[in-house]
Amino acid sequence: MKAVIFDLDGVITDTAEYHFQAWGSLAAALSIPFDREFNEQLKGISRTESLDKILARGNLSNTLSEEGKQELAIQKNTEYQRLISALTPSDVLPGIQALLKELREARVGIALASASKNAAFILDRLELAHYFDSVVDVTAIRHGKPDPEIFLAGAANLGVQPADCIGIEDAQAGIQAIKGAGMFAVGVGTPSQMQGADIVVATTAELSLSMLEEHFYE
Ligand code: B16
Ligand code: MG
Repeated sequence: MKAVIFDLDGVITDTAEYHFQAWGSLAAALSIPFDREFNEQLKGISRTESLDKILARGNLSNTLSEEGKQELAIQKNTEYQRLISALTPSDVLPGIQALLKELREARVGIALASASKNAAFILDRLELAHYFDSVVDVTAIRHGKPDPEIFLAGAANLGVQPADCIGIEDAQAGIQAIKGAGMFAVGVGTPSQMQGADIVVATTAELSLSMLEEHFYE
């Protein structure tokens, strides 16, 4: 095991709540029904794909121009950025900081494979940026999760083979992306939400270097 490639939202911090609130405000303004169950479908997918799903739910897909859609995506992101500007290191999920420290000490490569264009800002707010050898530039990725491209880019940036990497994800689209990349997949959540994962943990508190190694080599 030469590298661990992390998802951000749902693995390092719980920004899903802020995505939920920001999309919820937009949906309310457009009179589109929006709830937590529907929000689950937006985890791991891009801002534009999320907006398309929300508009389709309100039967508004064909009533808006590309400019109109872009304007809505900007509105959502402005509200999201307002919410995440309050993030602090106390918002790092349990066990993650300790795991990053262990990985660094063991000289295991660390990369971030997040679909979020706000990822670098969030790592800074959480004071975790210094642990990462690479943050994949999502603007250079042509195919989002479940396509493996973002995880393959993470491995390439670190100069390691995909088979020597572990990917950690909290979304079904992310698990598919990790497995498609030929990596060992760790899911955070319930087994039914993490189909195809090699191992599933209920919370990030269960993660450590020794447990990852144990499962990777078993
Ligand atoms: P942004 P991840 C993803 O983060 C979120 O899960 C998803 O809900 C969001 O739409 C996407 O980032 C894009 O985020 O609007 O900030 O560019 O799970 O891949 O870390
Ligand atoms: Mg995620």
